[in-house]
Amino acid sequence: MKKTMSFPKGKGRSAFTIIELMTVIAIIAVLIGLLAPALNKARTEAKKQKTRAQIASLEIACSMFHTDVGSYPSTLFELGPTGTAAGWQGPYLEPKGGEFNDDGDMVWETGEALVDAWGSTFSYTNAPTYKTQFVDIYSYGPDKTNDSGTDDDIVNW
Ligand SMILES: [Ca+2]
Ligand SMILES: [Ca+2]
Repeated sequence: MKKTMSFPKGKGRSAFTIIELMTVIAIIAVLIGLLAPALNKARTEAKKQKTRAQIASLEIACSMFHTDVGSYPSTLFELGPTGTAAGWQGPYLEPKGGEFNDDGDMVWETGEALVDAWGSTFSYTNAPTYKTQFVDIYSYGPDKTNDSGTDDDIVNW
């Protein structure tokens, strides 16, 4: 009597456990699928913020250069540790360990190359189209393609 009343165990129970496990895995897969785009978006936004901060630093360095030299640098490299212009008192960007890193890129104080968060060099001109009386600086943005300051490019104007 006691034996027949016990809860059945064995095949049926273990099969149910596998279904539970598969359900949990499926739910996790769905959650990852839902979270991945949000994580990607957050990562891209962080890179945009970093690049905007870099552009702001470059603007400040250009202003400091102008205060000393009386004109804006013709290239961003003139903000580095060596300058020949009269009145030059740089570096206006503090490179670490020399002007260039192993890749030949000018580096920030932190030792990072003078490139945006996606590894592209900045577009710069002291003959500005947009920010007149100053300089035009922009990053190619997440697509790493020069869109002339449109599309996803991150600009200082
Ligand atoms: Ca672009
Ligand atoms: Ca584009």
